[in-house]
Amino acid sequence: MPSSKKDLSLEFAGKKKQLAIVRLTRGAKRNALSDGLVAALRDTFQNLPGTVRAAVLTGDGEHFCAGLDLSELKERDAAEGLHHSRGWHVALDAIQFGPVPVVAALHGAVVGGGLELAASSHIRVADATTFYALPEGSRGIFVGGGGAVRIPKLIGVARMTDMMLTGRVYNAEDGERLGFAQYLVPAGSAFDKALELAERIAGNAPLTNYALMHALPRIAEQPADHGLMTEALISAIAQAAPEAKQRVRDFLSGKAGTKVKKA
Ligand code: 1HE
Repeated sequence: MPSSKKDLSLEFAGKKKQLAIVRLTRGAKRNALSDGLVAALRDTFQNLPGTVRAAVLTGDGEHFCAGLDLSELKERDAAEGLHHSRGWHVALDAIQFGPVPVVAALHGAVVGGGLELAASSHIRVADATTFYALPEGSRGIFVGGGGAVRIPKLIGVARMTDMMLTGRVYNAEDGERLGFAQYLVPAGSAFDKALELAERIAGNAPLTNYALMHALPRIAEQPADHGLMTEALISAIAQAAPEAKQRVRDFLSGKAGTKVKKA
């Protein structure tokens, strides 16, 4: 599927252009995810320049994302539906298991495939206008963008089942309490907060960020004794990196300025 470049923009910010800002620019259609836009997400996250250390994912207009572009759903048969869903999996895996942590800045509707997209990021910052829903149930369809795997990890199977069976909508406050978002901020400030967090993340040792993105979710799925072994291996690799040694030396000599402060 060729990517629809006009529906997505990529900009860079921060020192040495370490931050990528990926923006859905299809506000007139509430950033509904057409096949071309899903392909653009895939291509963008698969090809981030090596200078990038963290990314922010945001959407133009009143809403983060209205989910699947329903106008493209009408004519698909079962085989096409299967390949369509697998295409989303590749694109959203490129976000979750890509080169850098992704902070999603949420506002307005985060619904259907928009929630699946948000769930593929590593940190979600929601402003007070955010609401979450899975209208697939009322459209006679099912999640197909990895939501069945990722959303229960955020809010549990029971809540997701309820959302799809009853059309329940969660507001921003409840969403933060339940685990959709890790941060709740005033209306209009999600992007700024996401950028601030991305800057902080970009300052981490790359291997620590890599371990958090690629090892932690897999460790959490492993039986405990396998998980402990994987943890030992990745922690051994991370602590052996010259950057880790330098950071520990800086702390011990009082130079780091990274003492933990009371929240
Ligand atoms: C769309 C879509 C869309 C808006 N596909 N065109 N997702 C849904 O079921 C959610 C459907 N959308 C909505 O419920 C509402 O649009 C919103 C609550 C998100 C926003 O409401 P509002 O009043 O701001 O906008 P609107 O007037 O409804 O929509 C503006 C335009 O965007 C309008 O087109 P226009 O040509 O008449 O201006 C809408 O048709 C269009 N639009 N949402 C196509 N989703 C991998 S499987 C994932 C499965 C799913 O995601 S299912 C859930 C799909």
